[in-house]
Amino acid sequence: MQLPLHHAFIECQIAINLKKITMLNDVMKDALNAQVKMEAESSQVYLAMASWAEIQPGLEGVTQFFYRHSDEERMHMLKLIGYINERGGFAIVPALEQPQLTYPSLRHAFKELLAHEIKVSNGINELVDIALQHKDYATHNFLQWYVAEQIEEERLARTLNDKLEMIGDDKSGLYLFDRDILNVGATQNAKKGAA
Ligand code: OFO
Repeated sequence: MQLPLHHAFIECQIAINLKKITMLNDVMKDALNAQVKMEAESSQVYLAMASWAEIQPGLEGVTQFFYRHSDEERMHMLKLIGYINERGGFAIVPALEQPQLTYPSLRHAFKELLAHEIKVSNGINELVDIALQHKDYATHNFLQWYVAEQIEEERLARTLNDKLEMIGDDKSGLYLFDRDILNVGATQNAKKGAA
């Protein structure tokens, strides 16, 4: 009976030690956790935009667009949390500051959206850089999904900003913008799915 117990103890120790092995180095892990925070902030920023749009007259389409965008950012955050934990790290759920709650106009809100997406793209680029510096090819591979996602999201934000510039204060233009915004987003998502 002694021997099996001893074996069981050794196996248990091996299992504990294997669990302790972190496949992510600390620099990479901290950088990924910083990105978790950035994605969570994105979700909050777009949620606040959705709530602001919802109380403006006639912005039902824009409201849905921001709610969906907020959900997508949360999904991006969850994907990172899953990856960090799967690679032996510990994903930290961050504290968040209150985002901007109101906007002087729709144009201001969409300018902010673009600025925010550019900031996120820079964050992803830095992560890719860190992965390469540390020869962490698994994380480099994982991050390619985010690189592609940011290209699409920046493109969408620029397209919407261009349209709003063109429309200016024309009410019927704004009506069509609100009516069509979900289709613009859906076309981009369909392209993503097909890629
Ligand atoms: Fe997370 O994709 Fe935009 O920000």
